[in-house]
Amino acid sequence: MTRVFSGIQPTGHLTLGNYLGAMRRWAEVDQHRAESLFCVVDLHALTMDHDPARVRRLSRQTATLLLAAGLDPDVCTVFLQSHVDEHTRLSYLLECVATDGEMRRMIQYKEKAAKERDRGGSVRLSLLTYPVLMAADILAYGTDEVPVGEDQAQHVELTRDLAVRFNQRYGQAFVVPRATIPRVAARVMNLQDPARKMGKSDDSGTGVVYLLDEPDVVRKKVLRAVTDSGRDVVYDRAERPGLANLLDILAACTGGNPESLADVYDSYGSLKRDTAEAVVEVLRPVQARHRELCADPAYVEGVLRDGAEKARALARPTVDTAYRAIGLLPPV
Ligand code: AQP
Repeated sequence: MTRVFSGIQPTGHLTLGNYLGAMRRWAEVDQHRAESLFCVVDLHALTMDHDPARVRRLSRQTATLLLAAGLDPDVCTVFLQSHVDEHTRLSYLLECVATDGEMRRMIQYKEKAAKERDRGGSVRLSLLTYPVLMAADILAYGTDEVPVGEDQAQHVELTRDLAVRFNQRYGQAFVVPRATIPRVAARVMNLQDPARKMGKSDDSGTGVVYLLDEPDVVRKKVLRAVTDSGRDVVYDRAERPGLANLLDILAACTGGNPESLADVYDSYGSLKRDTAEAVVEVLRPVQARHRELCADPAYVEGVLRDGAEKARALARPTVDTAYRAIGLLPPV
């Protein structure tokens, strides 16, 4: 059976981009057609300046939202990365096949390092090696497919390179995975700056729709979205990125196609109103289920405990094989 792995960082409140680009597909499609693991990658949240109490809070909230979005622990595995030591054990081995140049070419590293320097901070070594830990997350499980938004495609490509290199040098240890990118909403953009991805650690709250935003807040943010000059509604990502972003969001929420939706509207106002309502409707059941789960924290903890146990059992044989292959003696 195909094995699927994907992760989500507790670096901020989850956004509509996380949901449409990744989580919804995990819940509606992946968990039902494949043996799937979904991980709150909390170690990755330590790569930038962070507040420990906030990371703890967001890790719990992220796990709860994954379940609220429809991940079903009876058919998939949901767990926290830091609960399964195999991720960091394998990461070190992969650091021994990755190169410094490869790490420095990663777009996300360049962007996040620049942001950190602009703030006057220093760049953590773990930010540079983050893609190696992500490769370990994926390879530890013999993953075939990694469903991610477009922004993560480069990291999955690196994972493939590391797997192939390791296998060629030291013998077959890893399955070479591939990224699966959604057809719509692969890259939901910031409503205030459509040149930028809608990101959860983004500072500008008004351009980002959070999964737990109240309906009126969602409406306000969508109605205030930056559009482009021009009056006709056309789908053109390069020339009319703000409009295209709204059409992409509406298409993703209603199951339509952005080009055909553009033909339906003759004003920005009606497009924005319908998009706002579509987003509110998509978020409604997730928010309702989230409220129920918050009333039962023991259930969420139980899911994470069982999930970590299952994940450990799956990862250990692959990681042990890699340890032997690279030249390490088994413990005596
Ligand atoms: N705007 C987006 N559009 C489509 N997909 C997106 N994803 C994130 N933002 C968008 C997808 O969500 C999954 C989990 O993302 P992540 O937690 O690994 O973090 P990220 O890719 O770095 O996304 P964020 O939300 O922007 O976090 P920060 O701001 O901390 O960097 C991934 O599959 C991602 O592609």
